[in-house]
Amino acid sequence: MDPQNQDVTHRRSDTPHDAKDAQLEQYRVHPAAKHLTTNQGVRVDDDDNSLRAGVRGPTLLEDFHFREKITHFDHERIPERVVHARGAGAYGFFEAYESMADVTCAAFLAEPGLRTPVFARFSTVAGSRGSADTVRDVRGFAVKFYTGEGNFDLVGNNMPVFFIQDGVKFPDFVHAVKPEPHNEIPQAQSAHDTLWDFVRNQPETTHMMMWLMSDRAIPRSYRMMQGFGVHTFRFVDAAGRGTFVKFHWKPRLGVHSLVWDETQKIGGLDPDFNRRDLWEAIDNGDVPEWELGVQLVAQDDEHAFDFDLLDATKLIPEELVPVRPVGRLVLNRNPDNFFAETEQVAFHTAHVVPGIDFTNDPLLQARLFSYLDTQLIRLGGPNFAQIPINRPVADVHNNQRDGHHQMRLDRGRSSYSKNTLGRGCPIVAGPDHGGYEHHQERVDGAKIKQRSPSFDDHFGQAALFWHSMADWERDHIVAAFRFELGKCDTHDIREDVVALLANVDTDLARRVGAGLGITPPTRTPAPVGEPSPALSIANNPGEGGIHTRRIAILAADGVGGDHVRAVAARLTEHGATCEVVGPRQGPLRASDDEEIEAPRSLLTMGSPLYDAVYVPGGAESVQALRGDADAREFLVQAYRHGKAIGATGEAGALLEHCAVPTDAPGVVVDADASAAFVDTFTTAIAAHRHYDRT
Ligand code: HDE
Repeated sequence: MDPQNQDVTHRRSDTPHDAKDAQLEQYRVHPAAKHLTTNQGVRVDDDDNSLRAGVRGPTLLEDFHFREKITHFDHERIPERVVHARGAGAYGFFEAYESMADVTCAAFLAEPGLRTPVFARFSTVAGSRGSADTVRDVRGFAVKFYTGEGNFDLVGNNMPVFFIQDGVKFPDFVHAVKPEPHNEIPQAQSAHDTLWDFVRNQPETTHMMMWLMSDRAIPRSYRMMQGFGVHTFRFVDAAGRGTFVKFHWKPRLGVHSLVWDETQKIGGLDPDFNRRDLWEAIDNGDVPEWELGVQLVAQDDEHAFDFDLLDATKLIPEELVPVRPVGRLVLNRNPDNFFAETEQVAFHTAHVVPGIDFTNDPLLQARLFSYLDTQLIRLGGPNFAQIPINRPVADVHNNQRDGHHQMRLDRGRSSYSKNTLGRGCPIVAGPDHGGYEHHQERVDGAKIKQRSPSFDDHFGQAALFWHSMADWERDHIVAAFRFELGKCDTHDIREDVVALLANVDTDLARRVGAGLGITPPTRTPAPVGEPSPALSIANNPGEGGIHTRRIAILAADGVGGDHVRAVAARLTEHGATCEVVGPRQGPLRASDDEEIEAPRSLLTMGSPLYDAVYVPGGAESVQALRGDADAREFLVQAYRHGKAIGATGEAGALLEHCAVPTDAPGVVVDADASAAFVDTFTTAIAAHRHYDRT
């Protein structure tokens, strides 16, 4: 074979977007009516009884089926991720809007309409695999692009900055936020002494702590959160010219969050709230979508900002450098097997393709080491790239051999380069043949363990964040600080953190301190500059309306069937999901003697699991709900959590009975289930939450 005749010249951008799915098909094992066998393919005669000496005798070692089954079971677990252990994933595609050849030679960004298969995994950071979804935490937002030029992993978060500036502090930060080592308490919580002890000693955390205390840390849905690459990366064009780039994911449905009290309750009602939401949305065909955007900074402008582009505790305000949309991400297929796909997927910041390169951000540099290292222990050796979820759709040829769980049957004698016996194969590819060429950057300086003074300002952008928030967002941030610090047992930790906040804003420190009985010291807070409206959730409502919102219809026997049917039909038309919740599951008798199915009961559901509540009329039904403590609690909580509440006919009186003000924002009451009622109710639901309630 002549290597010169191999297909090595094309740009390999033409991978069909379902190529990954086609590749996975060979691995899928479909359930079928077949005989049970051992792993050696021997048919098993009895799977209920082990082989024993006499019916009451000891089990015999020679029962190879029993031993193989138990042994395999004993080895079912692999180490969970040190961080981001709990997650949910889905497949889909990325579609480029236009050619980005002006800044990058990445082939998957080269042509408008080009689709690349992807797998995305969303996660919490601190909790272990079995922890609840709705805890206060950063969310991981990792996307693996199976491009024709190899895999590109964009391993980001739902917040644009990070806790620390240098990767050498990462183990310290993670030890501090994880359960405390002596008693392994608390699980998946930042509200404890060690985290806040770390914070008070590491002021660079301040900006990120503002994000963590904001509603960004309690997303309503993975489908409703932004994603960020965090670091400044580098695009490189075909001529080798570099451009700094920050990556942004913007959800079509907008950015929406839960309220804190609600997250606490969901943790018990449905600890899988976020992963269930993602799964069900995709299952129902309500495919989530994000837009990928980039902030571009010319290399000559590296020092044009009053912060350092290499400092991961800083963001570039969108008002300063706009986000250029480059494509869309659509997640449209759930995995077949959680362990094989979502658990075994191995992301790595160093999985880049030609056209995408790194910068000297010391946090990013540390990650370039960590992710490969962590896969070796988690996935048991160097062949993890051969696991189906991790396999590129691009061809893989190299001289790497052997190792645990080697799946390839590499043929031939020569597994070294350069060789002549193997006719020189595989051959290296120059840039003209799609070879990855590292961007050339001049670097000089003394070897030194020291931060650049340009990383010194720890409070300026924390203040920018605070001053860019809506009033209700600030209220939530203050409440979150009070909660978290209130859970710290050590008094001087609380004092020191309040003092730290005095560097950000006097009012913030005063308000947090007021809830803790602490008077902040006098400090000169960071100067108040221009706010960045893009940072506020209030300015990211999205295009969704009430699409995929979950609405509970509270009903009992005697409910006005016409009300239920009319309202549910209209809300469903707008893309919402309506679910009747009754005192018991099963059919309810409506006032017109028709049956209304209640798939859920007040026993298993609570209002925190819904976005809005509708109570239809029907005197008998309303009377029953009035006497039901769970039903009253349902309404009171929905009101307290700022949700839209609709009531028609006799149900208006039920709201009053529950002390839900019928003239409050987002509470819609009407005598009839009229079109006008549904329109007003729909608008109230679309607003997501009514934080302006007193
Ligand atoms: Fe990670 N991080 N990280 N991280 N990270 C991991 O890799 C690490 C950081 C992020 O869904 C680990 O495969 C270091 C920033 C996500 O599988 C580990 C540092 C950002 C995920 C690791 C950081 C992230 C991880 C654990 C500081 C946002 C989950 C298991 C230098 C931009 C990916 C694994 C998934 C996972 C190390 C900081 C995001 C241990 C050393 C900043 C989304 O390698």
